[in-house]
Amino acid sequence: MKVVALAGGVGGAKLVDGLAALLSPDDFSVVVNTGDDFDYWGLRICPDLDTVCYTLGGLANPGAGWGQKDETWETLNGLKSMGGATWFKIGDKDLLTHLRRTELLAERRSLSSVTRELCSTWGVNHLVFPMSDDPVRTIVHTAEHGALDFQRYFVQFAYQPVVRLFEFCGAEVATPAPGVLDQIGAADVVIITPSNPFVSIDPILAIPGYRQALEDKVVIAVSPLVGGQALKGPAAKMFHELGVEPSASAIASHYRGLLKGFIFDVRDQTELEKIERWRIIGLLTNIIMHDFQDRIRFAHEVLKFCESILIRSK
Ligand code: FO1
Repeated sequence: MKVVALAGGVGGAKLVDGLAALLSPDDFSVVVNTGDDFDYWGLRICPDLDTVCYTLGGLANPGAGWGQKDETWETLNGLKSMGGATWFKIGDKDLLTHLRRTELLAERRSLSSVTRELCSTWGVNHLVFPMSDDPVRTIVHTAEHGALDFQRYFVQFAYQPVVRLFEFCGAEVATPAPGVLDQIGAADVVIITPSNPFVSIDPILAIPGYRQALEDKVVIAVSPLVGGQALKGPAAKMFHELGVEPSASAIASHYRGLLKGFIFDVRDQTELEKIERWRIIGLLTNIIMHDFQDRIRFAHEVLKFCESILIRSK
């Protein structure tokens, strides 16, 4: 079975890690949100790409999920003592990634080509695509501070401002990264990982070409919410602020029209009937992944579910 995953940062990376352990590089590739990318310390930072790649390369910080394990903070502390910006925490090991990426981009290399090169230095064998080589920037329109760049909203303001609207600047003229649409075309299944629908998956879907490519595909999504709470980050808070009760069915409804299948937590069992009324096949299971064994166990279940949907849709 050939699979493509759409992913944001930490939540998506866990499932991607499990799937990569079960599927060969010929059968599995990942498309990652780059709407969170920004420039800081004069360097290009691509947080979600790095989170997915560090996770696949076994380099990720297991506590935070982002950044590298066994990190040191000499540069950050030094910059702090010189009055530099330190609201976004870049460790010394992580810094090497941003230095090398910025250097290669300055040589007019594309982000997808630079990502391939970085992946090969980290021993990541599966293909990891940025959603686009073109700049797309997520802007969060808030009640208190107006329009905020994503990282200022997320990290500097700790996602406290009340969200009114999301904007994906540049998406309308961006194109999918080279090779991505071929991967989707050849895939049996596309999996929307348990990432934030508003700021991780919607930026990908906002780029012309993706929705059309998914129309004829078996697409399944995994909920990032359990019992109306986000496993990590502000997804539930965002639903509230946009006037929607956060729930598994709210996620399924967000992707309605795209989905053949939806995987959500056993604790949300009461929502199955509603979801199946929309002709989406539901799978109830334990979706929480604490450790690597959980990632493998869950990825197995996801793939079995995909196979059953493929058989039913033949
Ligand atoms: N998230 C934080 O909450 N605080 C940070 O200081 C921070 C630094 C950071 C550095 C590199 C990196 O790749 C990610 C980093 N993140 C940090 C996570 C990141 O900003 C968000 O989790 C994603 O953009 C949302 O998916």
